[in-house]
Amino acid sequence: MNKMLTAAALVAAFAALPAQAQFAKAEDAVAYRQGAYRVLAHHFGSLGAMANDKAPFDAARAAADGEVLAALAKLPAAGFVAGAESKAAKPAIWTEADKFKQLDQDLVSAAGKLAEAAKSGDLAQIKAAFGPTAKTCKACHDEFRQK
Ligand code: ASC
Repeated sequence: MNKMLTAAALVAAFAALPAQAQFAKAEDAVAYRQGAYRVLAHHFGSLGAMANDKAPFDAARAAADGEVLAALAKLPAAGFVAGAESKAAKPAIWTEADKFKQLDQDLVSAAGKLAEAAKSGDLAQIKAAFGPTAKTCKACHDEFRQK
């Protein structure tokens, strides 16, 4: 019972995280979103290696990668608070916020589908869901990330 309560509390806390992200300083918001993107990219890369036959398929690892990816995809948006500019973030993120939010939502949606595919244990499904997710990364980078 205790264990179940703990798990339920953790899930509730995780689900609430994005909305609750608060930052004392703009640089904390930058570090938060960059950290989320970095860890997300690690797990996306792991799935990509399997999807592209560059690493042996490990169904358990793929499922875990998908779960982390889908959860982390929901986080960075909260880090783009007003005044939290960075070298990589184009000002258009704030001046074209609706467009940015749409591309962010596209990532969240695609990552959710990739996670579902990864949970299936079927590499063919992962292959099918990987490309569309990568496209959402690229679409946002093309528009809103500067080198
Ligand atoms: C990655 C990664 C990205 C995306 C992007 C997809 O693995 O780190 O930023 O894929 O290259 O187009």
